[in-house]
Amino acid sequence: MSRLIVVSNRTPGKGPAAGGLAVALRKTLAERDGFWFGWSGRLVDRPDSEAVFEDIEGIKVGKIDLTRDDHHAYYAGFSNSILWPSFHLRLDLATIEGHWYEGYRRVNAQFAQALLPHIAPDDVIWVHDYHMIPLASELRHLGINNRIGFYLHIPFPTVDALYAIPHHNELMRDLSRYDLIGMQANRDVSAFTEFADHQSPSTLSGSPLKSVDFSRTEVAAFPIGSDPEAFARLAVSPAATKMVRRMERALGDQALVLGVDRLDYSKGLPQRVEAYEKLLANNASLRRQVHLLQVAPPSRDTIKEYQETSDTLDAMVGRLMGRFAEPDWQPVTYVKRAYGQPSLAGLYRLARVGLVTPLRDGMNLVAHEYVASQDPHDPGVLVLSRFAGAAEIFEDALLVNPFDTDETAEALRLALNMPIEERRHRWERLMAGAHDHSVDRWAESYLSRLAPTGQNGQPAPVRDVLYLDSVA
Ligand code: ADQ
Repeated sequence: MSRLIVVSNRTPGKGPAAGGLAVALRKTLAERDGFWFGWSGRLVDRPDSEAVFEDIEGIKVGKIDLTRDDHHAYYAGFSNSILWPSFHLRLDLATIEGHWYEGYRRVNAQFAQALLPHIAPDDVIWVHDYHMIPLASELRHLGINNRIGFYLHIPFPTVDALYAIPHHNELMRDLSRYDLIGMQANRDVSAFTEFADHQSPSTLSGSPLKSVDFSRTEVAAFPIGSDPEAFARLAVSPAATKMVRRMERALGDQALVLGVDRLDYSKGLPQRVEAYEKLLANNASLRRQVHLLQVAPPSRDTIKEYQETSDTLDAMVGRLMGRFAEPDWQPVTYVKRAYGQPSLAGLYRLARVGLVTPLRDGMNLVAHEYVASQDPHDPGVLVLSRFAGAAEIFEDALLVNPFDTDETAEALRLALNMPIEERRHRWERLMAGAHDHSVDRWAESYLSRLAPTGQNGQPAPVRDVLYLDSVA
């Protein structure tokens, strides 16, 4: 079997905090041999051109350092102030500073140069996420003809949002240098196909650009998931049970509504608090009967828009408290720190409602983890945004438009009042969906498309592969 090289901005660290993706890819790397490659987390004046390799809990990891300026332009700049907001259709929050593109390209070229000496002829290279779109172009430029795949963890934008991104045509050309592009959901494949089918000139220079040729690139949806068995086990582990007991003592008879997110404007947190406020305003009988716990550790907090979201949320939670709290009752607890998976699993299991309402999300693994952690005899209800990739998998959730806070408030009311039979019935189907889309299956299905192996572990000829029509 050919070796696998996984490339992503960050590499997995030591310790139990590793997420599902790291665990699944670790497993795949252990089976296939190969290594993980990414940024070391270090900023230096003059990075070494050679990557440093080390063994991290049984897998080989290669890392490079970056300069402070390049990292700023590549990470906080082009990746997270232009691509992230645009791909999430938040052009109002994008900071269009075209010069960041040079740093973004430089870092991708640096990755390619450092990776080059470690690539064997039949290695399969799997590149992850929007930070690394140009990597295949850079590798091809250096003469690499290996199979290279790309997986986009975030949604693919609509055509107009794409056109608002500086250098979008180069980025699309970069994508055409991959053999396989994996997306989270069918809606993303449709958005991509729409661009590929209806490309138009993108500059004011007067000379129409040549269309990008996607005829050698396969594009398909490979929805990511969690490890549902592991979460189901974790949810009854001693550490989770300790968290459940602690919370039960604090909650008494109140039903727990739980939100777990990174503090990011794509997660719809202000809208969620507003919906909860409406629930309490419209249903006086629920006061003292329900409690919202929102766990949201800050992320990317050097970026202005993230600080503003944090400030907005602080103000909204304060307003909610001022409006409804009593000396002996608080409607909400807002915790700005991350919890380990066992504690999260305990919280998921205890929560009567899992409130997952991003304005737009590639998948949303919290929805998968919530489902997997439920007690089969007394499961909670998932209230889920229809704009999360997870909505294509979890049709038995209560699907809401997160911008419509009346609708979300009503879904919360229904969830809190849902009879046990309906809760069980819905949960069984949700759990079947979580199993069908486990992270292990995701990695297997992606890699069997990127690098099909025949009998005896030999690479099989690629066949039955659907390519987009050539548009060149
Ligand atoms: P994220 O936007 O980071 O990831 P998400 O899928 O919701 O989002 O969560 C990823 C992981 O972070 C989950 O395993 C979750 O348990 C953990 N996590 C989230 N909030 C936490 C908290 N408060 N404390 C501790 N852990 C927390 C991107 C895309 C998503 C896509 C994933 C994977 O934006 O759409 O699902 O990649 O492809």
